[in-house]
Amino acid sequence: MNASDSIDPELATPRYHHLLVTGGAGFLGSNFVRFVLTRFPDVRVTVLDALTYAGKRENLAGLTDGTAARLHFVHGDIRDAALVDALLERDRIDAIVHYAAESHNDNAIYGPEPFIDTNVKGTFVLLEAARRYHLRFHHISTDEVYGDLPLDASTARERFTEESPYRPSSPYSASKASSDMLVRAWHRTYGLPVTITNCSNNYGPYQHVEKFIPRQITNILTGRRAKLYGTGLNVRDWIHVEDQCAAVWEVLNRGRAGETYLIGADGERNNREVLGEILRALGREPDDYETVADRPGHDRRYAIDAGKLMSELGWRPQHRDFSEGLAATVEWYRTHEEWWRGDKEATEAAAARRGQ
Ligand code: NAD
Ligand code: TDX
Repeated sequence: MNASDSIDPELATPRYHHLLVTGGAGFLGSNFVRFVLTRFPDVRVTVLDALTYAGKRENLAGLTDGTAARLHFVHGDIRDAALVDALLERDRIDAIVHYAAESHNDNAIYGPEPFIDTNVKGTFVLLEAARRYHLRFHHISTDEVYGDLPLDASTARERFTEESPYRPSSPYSASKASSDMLVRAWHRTYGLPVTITNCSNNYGPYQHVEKFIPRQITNILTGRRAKLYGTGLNVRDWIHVEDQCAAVWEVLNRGRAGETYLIGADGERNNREVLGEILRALGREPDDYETVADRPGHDRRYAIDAGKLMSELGWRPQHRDFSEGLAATVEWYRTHEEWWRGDKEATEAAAARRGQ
């Protein structure tokens, strides 16, 4: 599904017209940039992206001429303070939307240093730049900063809220929690107009094949078996990436400075259930998968209460049918093999070295 296929809810009118989107060549960032450029003809976007293994310039290709003219792509690192300053000045940026991060839990477990460098130091560099130029700053974070919830039925109604204590359990989530703390401190101490969104697991087009859903789809499409970590009973709260884009847009333009908003779409499912739907969509038997080594420290369950975002900003998810969204995602990977083929072998080789 692409941006123009869905019916738009009432979206906020733009309050900022020159956005710097960091990590705009990654999964969430590129979806957000498309979302903004295709809907708001008076908004310009500068993307700053280091094009790590997770970023692709072509994630932003294929925009129409008029839309592409409002996109300025810069290949560079968020930790490069001089470059960030130069961009803010040259492109007259009025708000930073900070998506750039090292984002994969398994990578963090086996090599945490880049996560500290980019997620913590990189966020610090951007906050300092925002402070120098008096800019609005929106920070993209994750529900994983709240740790995990138990799996037993008696706690099934428990969900994360904006008041939940920070309890990150992995190197990745600890790095994201650290970045959230910096953002909050820059608001309290320097009065920087910040907001934070902590979102649950996204799915949709342009997600790297290292992540659960694209990995299973592309495993099957390349003749491999699907690979479930541990028992497969861990629960994630899935949201379509386009719903996340709309939520970030609302918070950027209408959210209250200093506030955190949780984003989620009541999409809780365990990994076995999600895999079952992928197998069905690809015409495979329900047991056509193997279990592999579990992720050390594997978070059991994430679940989001998005009540604040809904009641304060009126946001509602538009992709309410997970099976339909997942089937469209399967179809996207089936028809975009040239997009993921180049990453597949190396990703599987790394997983094999971990016994996964
Ligand atoms: P991704 O790995 O697909 O993309 C990250 C992008 O950041 C890439 O384009 C990469 O090149 C870029 N990048 C990395 N280091 C950089 C650096 N030092 N300087 C400049 N650019 C750099 O990640 P994603 O899944 O799109 O996640 C984006 C953000 O959303 C992250 O902050 C992540 O924590 C958060 N998030 C993701 C999810 C999810 O389900 N994917 C859920 C909640 C929050
Ligand atoms: O091959 C796999 N088999 C498997 O069972 C992979 C890659 C994952 N899993 C499991 C682990 C998790 O329980 O699937 C679940 C989802 O795993 P990931 O896609 O790695 O996502 P997760 O660790 O939940 O984190 C994601 O959501 C929050 C994003 O990667 C983060 O960037 C985001 O912050």
